[in-house]
Amino acid sequence: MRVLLISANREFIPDPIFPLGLAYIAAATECAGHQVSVADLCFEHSPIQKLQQRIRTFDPEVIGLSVRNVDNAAYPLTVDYLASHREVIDAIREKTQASIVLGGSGFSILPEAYMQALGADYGIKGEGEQAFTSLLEALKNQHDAGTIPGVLARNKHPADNLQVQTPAKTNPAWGNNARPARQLFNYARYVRRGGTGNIQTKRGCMFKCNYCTYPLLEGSRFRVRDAGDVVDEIEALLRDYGPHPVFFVDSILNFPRGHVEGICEEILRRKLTVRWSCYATPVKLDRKQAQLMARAGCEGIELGTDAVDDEQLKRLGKSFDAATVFRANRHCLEAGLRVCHTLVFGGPGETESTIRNTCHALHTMRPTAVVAMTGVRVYPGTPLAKQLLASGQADSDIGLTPAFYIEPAVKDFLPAFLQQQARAGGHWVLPGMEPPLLPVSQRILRTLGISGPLWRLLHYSWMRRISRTKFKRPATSWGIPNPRRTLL
Ligand code: B12
Ligand code: SF4
Repeated sequence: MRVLLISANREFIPDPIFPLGLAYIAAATECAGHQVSVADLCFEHSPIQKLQQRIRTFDPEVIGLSVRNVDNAAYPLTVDYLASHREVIDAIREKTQASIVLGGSGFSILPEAYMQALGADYGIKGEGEQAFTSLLEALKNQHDAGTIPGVLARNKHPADNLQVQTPAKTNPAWGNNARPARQLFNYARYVRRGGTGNIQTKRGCMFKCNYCTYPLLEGSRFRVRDAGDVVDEIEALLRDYGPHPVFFVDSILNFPRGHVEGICEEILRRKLTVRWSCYATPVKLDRKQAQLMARAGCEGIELGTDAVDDEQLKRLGKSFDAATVFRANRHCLEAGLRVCHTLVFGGPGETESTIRNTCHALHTMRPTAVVAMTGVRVYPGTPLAKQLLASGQADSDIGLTPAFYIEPAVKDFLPAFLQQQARAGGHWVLPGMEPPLLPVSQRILRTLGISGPLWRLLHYSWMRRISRTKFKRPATSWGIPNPRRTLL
């Protein structure tokens, strides 16, 4: 079949991101014997015209649309991407009768609501390779597609009852030798403009942090690739596209123990020069691990710390305490790694005192950067959403309008206090309060050849000057804030 795969993501903040998930789908679709064309709208000046032109020349039978983000997950400057996805669907419908299939992490968070809102023919919740190729097979042979795991099919259900009939499945055999079809896209442009390439070394997360969607998206078991296979992919990337830094997109790279160690040892064994960064957990992050990561080219890690107060960590469902955060932070800094803590303020039970404890700890630890979210983005199906539903603090349609929880007791105190802390710290970013970096500054830095995660430069005063506008008034230059709601 002729299959057109579209990446509609045009978000440039914090960076334009290569559509890795869609590249995996493209590889699986080609491998299943279909003719694949891709339309990546990220850098297009007239994306809708370009898309319609491609539809005219390629005449697809099936169109897959990747919905990576549904919103920017930031409060109060929330940017909702629904309208831009709707524009893409309308443009497709204007030109072709081809079946439209939605997929991607954003879509998988809200599959029924998105199917409903966009009027697509099919949707795939979760991992896409197997489900999409099975769906294409069913469409080709005119079989019932509704029973394929993870598939939502409009033709089998009344429009008001779109549901996954057979639960989505993760592929236990996913891993070695699967390669995203980067060659079909302009990967090099993403590296130039985005500053990093992206690689996935495993899927899943076994932790149960109460707001987090990753276990829902990727499964709650780790499925890991062999270190040799990962490093083969890195070597091929550097050979094909020249030296560039890599970001490992795994939920957390340094868990389970042994995984990151294997990759680092393989990089060192092959004497490969590569700069890389990743998400990590403070759990079991000791001196040995930090030093090995640094020796193997790690230039920075983003620690999913969330809070540095024992009570609040417990309430967020984290699997570590404040002392573990301090230890991990120290080991990383001593090993020469740059450290960025990501924080989630305002979750259930948060008090002025827990906020002060966390902020005090952050100032004491002196990390390279701090990214602090105001309020918790509430996603359907997470333990937090269930808890809020059970207590009557949310209704059952936590859905299309981005919803955030801010503990009522700190609602008035939190925003101003965080701004004050950010001013005092200097190296803090408050994504919901103002753009993490002005788009123009980001573009200049990348054009000057500065690659890798930009947060690691926040300890330079020149970087702080260009990355912050005045704290007095939230800037909206990177998007007009859309409606969102708070759950109290
Ligand atoms: C790594 C990551 C980042 C890194 C990316 C670094 C890099 N160089 O790649 C950074 C930190 C920069 C980042 C930034 C952002 N991110 Co992010 N990110 C992730 C993360 C952890 C992994 C994404 C990834 O690459 N996965 C690996 C690929 C292979 O998986 P995948 O894309 O899901 O694709 C699979 C399926 O979805 C499906 N699929 C994908 N496309 C299609 C298409 C079709 C047709 C089909 C059938 C199936 C299908 O099949 C694929 C293979 O199985 C996800 C969470 C997660 N666990 O998924 C969040 C996630 C995607 N991010 C999210 C958000 C919100 C953002 C930001 C907007 C945050 C912000 N305000 O800055 C920005 C947006 C950046 C941008 N320009 O788009 C949200 C999106 C949900 C939402 N609220 O919209 C997620 C889901 C996290 C969450 N909160 O739950 N992110
Ligand atoms: S926050 Fe991190 S450690 Fe916790 S469940 Fe999500 S991905 Fe796993």
